Amino acid sequence: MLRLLALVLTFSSLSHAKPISAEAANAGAASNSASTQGQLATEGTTTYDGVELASIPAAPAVSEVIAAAISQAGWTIVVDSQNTATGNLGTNAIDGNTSTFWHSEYQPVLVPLPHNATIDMKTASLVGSITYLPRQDGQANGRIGEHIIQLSPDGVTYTTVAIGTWIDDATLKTTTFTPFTARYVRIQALSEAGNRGPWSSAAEINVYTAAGAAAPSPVGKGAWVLTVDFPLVPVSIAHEWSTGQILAWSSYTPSSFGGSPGTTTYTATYNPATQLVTQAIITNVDHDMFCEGLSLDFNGRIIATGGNTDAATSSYDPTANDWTAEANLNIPRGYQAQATTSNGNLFTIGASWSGGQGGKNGELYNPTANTWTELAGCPVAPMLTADAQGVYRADNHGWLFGWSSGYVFQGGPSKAMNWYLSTETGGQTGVGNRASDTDSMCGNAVMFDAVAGKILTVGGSPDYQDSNSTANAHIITIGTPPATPTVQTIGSMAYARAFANSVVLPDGTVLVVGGQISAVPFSDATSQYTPELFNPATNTFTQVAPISIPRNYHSVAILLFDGTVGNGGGGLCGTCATNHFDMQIWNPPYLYTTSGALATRPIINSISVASVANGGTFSITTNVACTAFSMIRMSSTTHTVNTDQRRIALTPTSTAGTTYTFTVPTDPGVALPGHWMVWALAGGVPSVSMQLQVT
Ligand SMILES: *[C@@H]1O[C@H](CO)[C@@H](O)[C@H](O)[C@H]1NC(C)=O
Ligand SMILES: *[C@@H]1O[C@H](CO)[C@@H](O)[C@H](O)[C@H]1NC(C)=O
Ligand SMILES: *[C@@H]1O[C@H](CO)[C@@H](O)[C@H](O)[C@H]1NC(C)=O
Ligand SMILES: [Cu+2]
Repeated sequence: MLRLLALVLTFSSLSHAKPISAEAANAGAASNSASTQGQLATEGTTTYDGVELASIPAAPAVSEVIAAAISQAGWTIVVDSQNTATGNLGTNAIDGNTSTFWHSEYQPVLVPLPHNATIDMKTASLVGSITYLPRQDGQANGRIGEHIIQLSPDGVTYTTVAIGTWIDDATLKTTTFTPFTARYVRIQALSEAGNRGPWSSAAEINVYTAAGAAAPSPVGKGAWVLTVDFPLVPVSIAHEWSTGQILAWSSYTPSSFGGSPGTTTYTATYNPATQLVTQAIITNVDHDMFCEGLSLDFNGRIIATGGNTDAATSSYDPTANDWTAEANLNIPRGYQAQATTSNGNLFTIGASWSGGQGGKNGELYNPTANTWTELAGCPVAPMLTADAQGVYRADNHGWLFGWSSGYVFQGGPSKAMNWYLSTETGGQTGVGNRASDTDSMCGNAVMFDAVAGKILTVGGSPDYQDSNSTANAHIITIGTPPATPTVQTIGSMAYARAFANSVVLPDGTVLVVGGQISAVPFSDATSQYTPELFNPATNTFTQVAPISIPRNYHSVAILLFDGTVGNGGGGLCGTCATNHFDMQIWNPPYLYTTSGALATRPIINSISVASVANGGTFSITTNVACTAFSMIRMSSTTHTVNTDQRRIALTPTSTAGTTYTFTVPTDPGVALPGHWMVWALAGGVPSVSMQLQVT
């Protein structure tokens, strides 16, 4: 049986095994005995269920936009426990000396987790980041893993600004969040990063003033309310329909790529309900799922194809919490787009980043038969951009949409648009250019109104890199294949951007977030911090609350199950300075009243069925009268591409009290089977979603 290697489980078996005496030697650092370390994880020698971590480079310091360090002079600190016997006092965490460290008490009494440290900076500042430096004496014990960071202006009322899990290494951890005026900083440690034991330690805790301004009023702009720290750079993310979690992964290490032949993927899971981030290293599928093609099949399985391991296909079933190796691609690929079709197959095309350059014609995966079939009638040539780096870049990241009768619409990034037919031996019909748009590599395309076949396209740059992006925006209405779609040029965004991400919201607006003016992989220069919200009623963009963390190459964004948006990642460049091990969560403006308070949300009390066929009906019952309804397909995204997300505005066919009945569109090209989030809105305020599988 294929097996998921869950670090959490592995670690828990060790977590209480360590004798206190070992820690005494360890924290004292005077006479560390290798033998007392035994099975414990130490840098460079750790084995996790057969995965040798010795070859993994230490993660570099995370570079965030930080302003000035606030002087530690005069600070006081209160910790829940400290190991007085060895002098590992709380004050060591704020003494500016990286050789000394705070350690929770382990002798004479072993004080269990959780632990906490509260710093009083004596004066309030607009705080934007904190850094946590684990002990620097070569020992790992007590590195903080799962944590909660809270700020307070008065030492009475604390606000949580960040949660998550720091990676288990000795490097400096930077956590950046929405600027917040605070005098007190509290770190709660919920786990030890390697689950080696119930300890916490810190060489230094520093606090930085914000690089940006205080958050604007959330009215009309929303608010970035939480930073989620991941133990890896989330380059790919996807909805897990059965768990309500977000699965994220990087590559063969948490912060770098390029390993060969590529058999490992670091993953992490964010659970919004518990606010916990857990991690697992996937080795059983022999697949480094970095720069892969990605989409969700009809059963809500995450299907990752190619990438760094260029021919592999892997599926993840969230009900089993298990990755499975599937059939190899016929044409090895990396950077392909991939779209689930109305027939339940997965169409992929392009992708010369890996597996050789050129000739990356269309191919179809049948998940039932577990077979890949080349489609002779689906040449890649008509969708190439005129990239300065040639076909290596020209066939990357297609904007694909599964549509009626097995057709797939390709709306970009080339200025040329095509219909591909995924049935029999395939077909291709060129349908002209996207108005006067340029090639728009690493721009976005979002089907915000699937019933009308409407796609918003934004940004991108003519060449993949070293190329200035555009602020261009278009609405493509795709119509009935293989007819030529209608393209409307609409007013541009305020800001040019490539490597941004776009997310359709329950009310049909689309958030465009992150990106940079000049497209340069692994650079955060010319970052765009101000997201824009597209309004389909007016075809205009509104600037909303700024992000605090640059989100460029290898960044992601996704709608969360509660109607908030997660925007994360960027980097994955080893020792570079642009790795972002985190995600910020945005409350859209619809969650606030006109006075800036959190709005009262309607509740979907029940849904009549768990699954419904195309053309079938379902009902929801809400707690209050609702005036708008929609469904949005769960999705997966990496490298600016999300071919799964699409929104359907629902109109009740009948209403009885607060029970509303809907008919799911008959065409599986429109209501693409799979798992969807159903929303009800009252006065523009959405409920939390209810799940519905379309079959
Ligand atoms: C900090 O730890 C102390 C001692 O365990 C505990 O009483 C207190 O509630 C903790 N505070 C927080 C905010 O976790
Ligand atoms: C830092 O702490 C170490 C260990 O106690 C000590 O030897 C060293 O002198 C300290 N450095 C400074 C600059 O105080
Ligand atoms: C990008 O735009 C800037 C400002 O207009 C210009 O100086 C630069 O040469 C442009 N870069 C490229 C690669 O076109
Ligand atoms: Cu990449």
